[in-house]
Amino acid sequence: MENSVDDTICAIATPVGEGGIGIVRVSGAHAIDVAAHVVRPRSRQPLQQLESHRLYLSDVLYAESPLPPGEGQASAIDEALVVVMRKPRSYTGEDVVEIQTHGGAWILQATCHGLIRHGARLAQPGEFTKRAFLNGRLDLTQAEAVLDTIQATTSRGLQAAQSLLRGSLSKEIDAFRERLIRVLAHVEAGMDFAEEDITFIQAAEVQQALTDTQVAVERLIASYEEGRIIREGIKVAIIGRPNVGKSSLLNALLKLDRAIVSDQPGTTRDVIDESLNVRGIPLRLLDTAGLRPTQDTIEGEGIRRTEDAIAEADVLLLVLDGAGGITDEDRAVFDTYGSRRHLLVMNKMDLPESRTFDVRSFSLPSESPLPPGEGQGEGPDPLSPLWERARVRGKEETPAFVKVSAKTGEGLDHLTSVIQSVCLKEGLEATPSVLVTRLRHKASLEQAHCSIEEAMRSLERKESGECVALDIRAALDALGEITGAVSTEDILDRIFQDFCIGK
Ligand SMILES: Nc1nc2c(ncn2[C@@H]2O[C@H](COP(=O)(O)OP(=O)(O)OP(=O)(O)O)[C@@H](O)[C@H]2O)c(=O)[nH]1
Ligand SMILES: [Mg+2]
Repeated sequence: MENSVDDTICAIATPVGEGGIGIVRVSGAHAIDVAAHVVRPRSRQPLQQLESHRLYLSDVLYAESPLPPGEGQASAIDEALVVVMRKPRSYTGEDVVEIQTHGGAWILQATCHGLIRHGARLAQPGEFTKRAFLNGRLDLTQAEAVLDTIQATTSRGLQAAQSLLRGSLSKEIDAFRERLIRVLAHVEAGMDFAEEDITFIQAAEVQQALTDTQVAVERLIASYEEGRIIREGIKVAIIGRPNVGKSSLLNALLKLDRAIVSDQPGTTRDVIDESLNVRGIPLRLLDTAGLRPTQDTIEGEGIRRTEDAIAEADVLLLVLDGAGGITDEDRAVFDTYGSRRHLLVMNKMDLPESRTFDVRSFSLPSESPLPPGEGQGEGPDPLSPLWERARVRGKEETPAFVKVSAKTGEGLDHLTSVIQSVCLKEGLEATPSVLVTRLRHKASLEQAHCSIEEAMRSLERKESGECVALDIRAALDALGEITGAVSTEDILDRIFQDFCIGK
């Protein structure tokens, strides 16, 4: 049978496993009647007569209880606190019952089972939140913010999620749409009354309104790079030839003995993925297999996995052995990956040999010595983006080369702040309050940008008002997809499939 929005749905809302309490949620037109078969308030009042938004001590009944039956056929399997939340004052906007039992897997499953037996069906992932959207309790950006709130692992991530949940992005998008709707009205009025191209005065006004919107849309698109990092974290792949101390560096950053370290080259095979919270931003550290030519099939597979990790990283830490000097293997790594955003990390600076280490001997593909000075380095200097960035920001030079010791911990704080400064171009303090944190939002903004651009071009070419109107409508639709003012089943499915069952 097809799932319907009219069904009464239920699910365990708390994580699987043992817990002090566990919560089962029921939502829908028959939520209270269905739950009445499964919970019995100690006050003996029927569930239908309970006051909304108040907790009642109740028994949870289960027909197949292993315990001896009490009154009637079903016996109590646990005691619970039950709250009825009548529509529209509930999360979903429908009648909701929440049953708080002890957090044991069997109790929670039996409670759900009982509800299903009496007419509820198991909710799909995100279905409670989808109903909240369909009932106008949340718009789409806020629904996504619920997921971000659950998944936030740092204060900055939570801050961005909460700002989204409070509707900061929706407000901006709605303002853009209002402005475009006014423009559309102008354009359409021109079409209706003049029967020909819109007049010059109108065109200038329309052009100005479109330009203003375009600038604001561009500002939001530009915030995505930072927004994504705040939500998802910075993915850092630690790479280099074997034995330079990649795994040691991972362990030192985590302050945890996570990866195997040994003086045998080729120790790490699997990619090790761990997160670290640095000043409110998650750093996802990927320790990888040492890169070198190999005939060993297992090591070869490790290197293939390393390549996957490198492909998805935001920044590469290209680790060098300060005591061992630069070898052909280091150069090969640099030749292959030097064009990606990266930092050179000289490790083992605690060893006396590292004093003679000269990074300038690292011959770069462009043959330019390091560090490149102002106005220097004509050819394609692979490190230039970093230096460029430092200059643009007018800060002290951001070093593309960092000295550390995984053994003593020296230089590690500096390393993490350099990683952040190369990935967050505005710096943390300057982060704007409204951020685009999701690719979906950015893609729709870009689509709107394209349509507005088209509209402006049509206007310049003095094309018919109809052409301009068509593009403005396309921009309105693209913006509407962000908040859900315009939505299709397909968009909703894609958004809610990422949720867990019970949310
Ligand atoms: N003195 C000193 N030794 C270090 C430092 N970092 C790593 N080592 C040593 O270098 C050797 C290799 O360290 P690993 O961390 O296993 O190196 P790796 O790059 O992960 O090696 P593979 O996994 O084989 O690619 C070990 O003997 C470490 O103890 C450091 O900062 N100082
Ligand atoms: Mg290793």
